[in-house]
Amino acid sequence: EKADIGVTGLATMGRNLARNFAHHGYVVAVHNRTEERTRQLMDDHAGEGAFLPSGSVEEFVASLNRPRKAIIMVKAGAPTDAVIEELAAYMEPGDMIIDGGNANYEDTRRREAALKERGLHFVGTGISGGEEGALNGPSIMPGGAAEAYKTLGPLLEDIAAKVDGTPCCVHVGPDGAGHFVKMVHNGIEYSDMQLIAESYDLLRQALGLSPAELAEIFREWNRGELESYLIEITAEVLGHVDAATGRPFVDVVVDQAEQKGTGRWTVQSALDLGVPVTGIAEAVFSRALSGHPDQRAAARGLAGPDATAKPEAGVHADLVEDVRRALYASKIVAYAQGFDQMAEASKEYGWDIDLGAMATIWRGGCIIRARFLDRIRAAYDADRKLPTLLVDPTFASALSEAQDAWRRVVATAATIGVPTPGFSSALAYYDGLRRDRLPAALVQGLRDFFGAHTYRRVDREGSFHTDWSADRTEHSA
Ligand code: NBP
Repeated sequence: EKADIGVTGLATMGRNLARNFAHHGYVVAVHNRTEERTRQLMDDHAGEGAFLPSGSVEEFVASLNRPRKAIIMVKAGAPTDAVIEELAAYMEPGDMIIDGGNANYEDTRRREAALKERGLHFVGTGISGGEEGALNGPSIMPGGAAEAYKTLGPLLEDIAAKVDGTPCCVHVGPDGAGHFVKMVHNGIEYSDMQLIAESYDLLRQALGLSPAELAEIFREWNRGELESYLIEITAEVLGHVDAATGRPFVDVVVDQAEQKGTGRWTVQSALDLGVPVTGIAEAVFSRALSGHPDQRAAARGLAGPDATAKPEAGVHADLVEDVRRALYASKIVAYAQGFDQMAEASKEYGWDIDLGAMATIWRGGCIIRARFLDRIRAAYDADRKLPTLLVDPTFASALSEAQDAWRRVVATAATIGVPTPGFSSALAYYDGLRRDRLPAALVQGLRDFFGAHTYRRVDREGSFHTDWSADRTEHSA
């Protein structure tokens, strides 16, 4: 008997993914560079389903039914290239190598092109949901050729999370599209967490609420339009008490946020594509700021606002509700920006990504899963060519209802000296897009003054330059 699918790389993610396939009745070939991990999987889980363990890559490939489907779950980067080479050496035309790691989409594009020349399919696949998702149903974002998806797709859809019976897995588009979308997913995850962190910080500083009281507030928020996995676990983390000291857990954790790189990649790509993803960028930079303890220690003595600037007692309930609204509005902006980035990349690379479908497959299995994504799906169902999510009637009215609160929150934060870059930049983006005239006109004037970069006029076609250093006459450029 041969295997329906194989997994090589049996650390946390690969092991759980292999078990997930086995739980769904597939025969799963398993392999790991260090054989001990394969033995461990067999020792602990052989009874859960049909596994075919292999000690070598050659044996692993030989144990797969054709067309072969081998999923790589190793550390992203050079290890992935090494494993691809090893697998490809034993594979035959029509076989598929699926990379389920967190690869950079540029690497995926390169790998797909190279393997295509050898007659092999390469399917760069975003997998979200951590170890729990891998085992019980992740959100899966496969790229690669549509032809490969025809045979591979049904297996992936089987093991994916389901929401209302719909699998959280769809063919995203060719070549690097799957890993691109996974990257943006992670970027949005960064901004979601940043906005949650700002909400916590502002309420704690402004109102003196305890982490336990704040946990209750987040628990309450999770019953409304903010309902999501991240809000839910925020309540858990804030409510947790450190066993060793009896202090709130959040107070014993070093306040320097780390990152593995997908948020940074998202911003780098957005810069190249010219898409303002300020929500994600502020989140990445906020983590970077937290990670500079020397500068923070040196700056601690800098002047801040008068302590009496704190809001008076009595505004508590109002501020809590204001922050909830600011969080929701800022979240809409951050998602709108992320979806813009996917739309732009789709155009740039010819991927033809169905944006509504991306909202659908993020509803379950992944870290940003939320009720909110149904509304994004509905927005794109109503208008596939929506210029920005902000103008969808449902979101437009949500923003309209939230905006007064949002402005009060940003003003309060600035007044009492609590940084809320996520809230502030999202509001600035909202106001920037809304503006009839932007000061970009002045920027253009300055560029023409010092660099003869030319400008366009509101009343005539063409490009113009003013002779700033002489008589200031205007010439057609
Ligand atoms: P790790 O990212 O910790 O990688 C460990 C695995 O890579 C082991 O199986 C190891 O084999 C193998 N490996 C390495 Br390192 N170098 C290798 C090489 N040159 N040749 C062959 N194998 C090599 O595992 P993970 O945390 O399970 O994550 C797997 C992938 O899934 C990563 O790309 C990760 O970014 C992605 N991902 C992770 C999560 C998560 O929540 N952890 C979520 C979503 C995606 P060994 O046993 O012989 O050392």
